[in-house]
Amino acid sequence: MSDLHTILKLASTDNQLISIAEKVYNGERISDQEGIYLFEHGDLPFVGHLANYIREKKHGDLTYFNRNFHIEPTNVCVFSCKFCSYSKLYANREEGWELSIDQMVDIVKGYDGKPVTEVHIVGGVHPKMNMDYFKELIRKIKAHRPDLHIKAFTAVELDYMFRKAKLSVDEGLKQLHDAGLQSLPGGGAEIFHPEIREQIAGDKVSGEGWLQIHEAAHQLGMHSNATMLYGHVEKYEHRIHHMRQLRDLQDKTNGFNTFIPLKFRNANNDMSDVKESTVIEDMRMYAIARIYLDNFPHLKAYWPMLGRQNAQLSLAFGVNDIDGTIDDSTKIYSMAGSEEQTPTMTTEQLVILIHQAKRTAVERDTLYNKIKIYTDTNSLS
Ligand code: V47
Ligand code: SF4
Repeated sequence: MSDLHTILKLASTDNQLISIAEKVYNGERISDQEGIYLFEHGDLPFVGHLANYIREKKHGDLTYFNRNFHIEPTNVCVFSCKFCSYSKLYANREEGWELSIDQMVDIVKGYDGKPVTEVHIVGGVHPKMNMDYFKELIRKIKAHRPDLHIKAFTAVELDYMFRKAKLSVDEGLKQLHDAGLQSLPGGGAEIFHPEIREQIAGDKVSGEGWLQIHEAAHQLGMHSNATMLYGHVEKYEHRIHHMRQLRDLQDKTNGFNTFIPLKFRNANNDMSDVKESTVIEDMRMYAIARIYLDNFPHLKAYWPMLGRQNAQLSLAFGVNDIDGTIDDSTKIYSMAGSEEQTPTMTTEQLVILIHQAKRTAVERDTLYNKIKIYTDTNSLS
């Protein structure tokens, strides 16, 4: 574990950095201004040591993954986010795909006898796929496989679904929860600040709307994740503003499991002229998120987007979770230019990747209960 002496050496004579390091070592929270200062002045070794100190204090060298699979009901979407390489506008829907309930249940049946613990269901916002459709889907999946945890629907999909059904957020969530929905994924958050949201995702749920849905889910006893799409036209202050909203909500509800920074990829979308962030900036992003979000238990690197080597590297910069053995062909990232064209990794590959980084691999369920600890690769089964 990094000691304060080393960190103070890295801070050199910068009094602000010294004060931030001392705060972190005393278990104190850093301010927004200090968060922005870290983005502007904290070099990689400094923020990396600090983030690693927090990561090891919280989790030692345990690094989590889960066995899950994704279902993408459709890539047809009524919205037109500028960064999206995946969706087909409703007007051009013949170019997209739309799965029927039976087709999706068949995907679930394809995992019969396999030790997956979670299905992650997200997709575009199709006006014909409404509350009734999704309630039936969830009920059928649960009836077929009651032990499978259903993590489904971004706040964007939910907001649209509830408004169409003329339901309040509380009522809509309650109905889906009763049907078998157990947690919400973190998508759709992008950047909450209206100045940026307006430019990149102006026609979907606002930042406040996203937060309201997650708060209501937490009140119902569901857990959720939070994402942030970074490395495009936002400034450091917008990243801190975003994380501030999340930190405040977490203080109130304690319902977030994990924060997932998502690196903007620029292929095949309306923001292809925007340069992608460097690996150094990606690692600084993880580290500063780990330092700033003191009340989030976990920080996840989503390897299909980041690439497996960078995901492995991130384990030294605050990350303690590298998502799952995504055993399918999730398309949103390969279409946006991720080098991971077929994002599948076997459990063995994931465990080796974690062990190569000198960490201990732990298979978890959605709520981070430990299923199996892999102390060495020989313990694979
Ligand atoms: O909200 C879309 C992002 C998100 C691009 O909760 C892009 O466990 C980068 O949220 N470049 C959806 N990112 C995916 C998501 C997610 C993924 C994995 C795990 C979890 C979880 C949630 O994908 C969208 C958007 O922010 N996205 N296009 C792009 N060009
Ligand atoms: Fe639709 Fe989501 Fe793509 Fe936006 S990011 S256009 S909401 S699929």
